[in-house]
Amino acid sequence: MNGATRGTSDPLANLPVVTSPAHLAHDGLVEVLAGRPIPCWESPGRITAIEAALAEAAIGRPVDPREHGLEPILALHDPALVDLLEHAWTDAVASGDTDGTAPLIPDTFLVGPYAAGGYSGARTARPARLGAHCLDTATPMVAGTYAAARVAVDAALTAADLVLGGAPAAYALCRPPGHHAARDMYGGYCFFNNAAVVAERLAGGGAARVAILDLDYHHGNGTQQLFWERGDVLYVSLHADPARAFPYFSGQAEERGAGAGAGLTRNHPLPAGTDIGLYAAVLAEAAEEIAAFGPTAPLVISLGFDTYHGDPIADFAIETPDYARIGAAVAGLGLPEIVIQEGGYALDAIGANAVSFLRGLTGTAVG
Ligand code: SP5
Ligand code: ZN
Repeated sequence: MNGATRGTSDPLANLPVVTSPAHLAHDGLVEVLAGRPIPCWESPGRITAIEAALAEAAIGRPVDPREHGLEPILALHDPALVDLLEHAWTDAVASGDTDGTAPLIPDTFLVGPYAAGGYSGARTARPARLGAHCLDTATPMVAGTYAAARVAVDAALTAADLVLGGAPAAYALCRPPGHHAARDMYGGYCFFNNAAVVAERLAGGGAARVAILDLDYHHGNGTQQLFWERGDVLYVSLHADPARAFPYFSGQAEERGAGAGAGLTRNHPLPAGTDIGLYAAVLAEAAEEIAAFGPTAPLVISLGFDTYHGDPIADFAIETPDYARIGAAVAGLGLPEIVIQEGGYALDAIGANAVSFLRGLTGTAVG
């Protein structure tokens, strides 16, 4: 679908961009990476940089997220995870586990072999229980985290509403991101799986086949897990080979789903230094997989800009103009698009990268 067939004279200016300042209060202060406490890469400045670049380029129509309540979250996530995220901070403040300035990061993890030996974690106080539901030491929780995570889901669902209502595309400009969040586990900077909640909503709303295309640099372990045995949801991901990159424990090509979902997980692990030549070729394969599946709903896109060559925690070689080509390739599928922001940590380029992608997506790229 290109700009001319989208039935509007200015698809870029009219593109709904769903944003809210609620994310500003999820400012995690510190993450522990490679044994060192460092400022969080996943920062409010990521979204404000994109907002500024879109405003400067006169792209998008800002839309407030609409509240959708807990039901769409509980359709996928374990109530124990929701309860934990809602109450862990206030419990920790009440019990003195945090002085109210240090973020909550688990220090004791429930790993698989431990769980097999008489696990009694369900009776443990919520702050201690963090380690039963968290996969890493890089996903701090603070006072504003739960509200921000809820609003991120609402932003994604609002973008979905707009596309279902006839918009050719909508962009949920949200954080925290979502694709590492699994049924009962958070981590990888993610708390609720925004894209998965949208896909579930489309499927629950009667769509026979829903496709998710994950373009973040990292494998979306949470999204893969949530739809692993589902025959109605295709998960296709391009990402860094987990042999060298987070989340390490998932994302190999031989992981292809099970049961009714057998063959409906498609992982495309990529080498360090992946440039637009290789990326576009593999994206074309991914597009064929999606077309063969025959989605009957809008395409759900987990969009990360951590594939950028200058990203501080990644190693691909995608350049700013390349995102227009990626956006155009996605648009070539001819499906309406629900675009949901995931990662991307190069603050000096993330805005330009978003502008480039959206120009390609809407068929308004120059050159
Ligand atoms: C949503 C998202 O993009 N989450 C990513 C979480 C990644 N966290 C751990 C990254 C480990 C990075 N190792 C950096 C090596 C830098 N040379
Ligand atoms: Zn990522």
